[in-house]
Amino acid sequence: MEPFASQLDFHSGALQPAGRVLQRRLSETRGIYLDQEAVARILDREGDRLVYEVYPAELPEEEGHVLYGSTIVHPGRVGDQFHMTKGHFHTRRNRGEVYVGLAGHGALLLQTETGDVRMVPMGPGTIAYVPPYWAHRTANTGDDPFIFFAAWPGDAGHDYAAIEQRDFGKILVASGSTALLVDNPKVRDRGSAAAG
Ligand code: PAN
Ligand code: ZN
Repeated sequence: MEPFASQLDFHSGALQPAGRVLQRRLSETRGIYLDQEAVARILDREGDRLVYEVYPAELPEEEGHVLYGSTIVHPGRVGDQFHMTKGHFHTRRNRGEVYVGLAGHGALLLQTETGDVRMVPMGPGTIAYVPPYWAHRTANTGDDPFIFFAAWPGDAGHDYAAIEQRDFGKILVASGSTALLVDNPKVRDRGSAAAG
């Protein structure tokens, strides 16, 4: 393969050239939010809102390559939760990733297979390291688009099912103008139901 360069617009988050741009709307990510009445209300009143977009570089998904792309999480809330990405483990769990904040403000949530959760606040210039074995999800905690760049190993793969089944043990909720990290009641209830 020949060396090449792409251009990332820090203002819009668009990457050029890019592979197939992914647009995630509320209807297809509705399951990640707790307040399903709020989801229904938004869909009913304003239609299917664009929540986030991913511009991937077009590269072979193979060992040895480094994949990269930009993500734009649009500002907004669903109930008292911030707009966020679905979140995933890498299929090959021992593959890490680097996130670089470019514009806006957000938070990176990370979780191990055993349910340990961490939160890393992100803004322009923040370089967040996603170690191997940590699932990751981002949320826009500000009022402007939250834009970041990510680079990950070509053979990492994306496993969404594990997070769909288990969810993150903590959620980010809006409290006035700040973001609070609190226990996810869905996971807590499931935990106590299993224990009892
Ligand atoms: C990122 C994410 C991107 C969208 O490029 O794929 O931010 O999030 P979801 O994939 O969880 O919908 C990354 O972590 N790549 O590995
Ligand atoms: Zn990833």
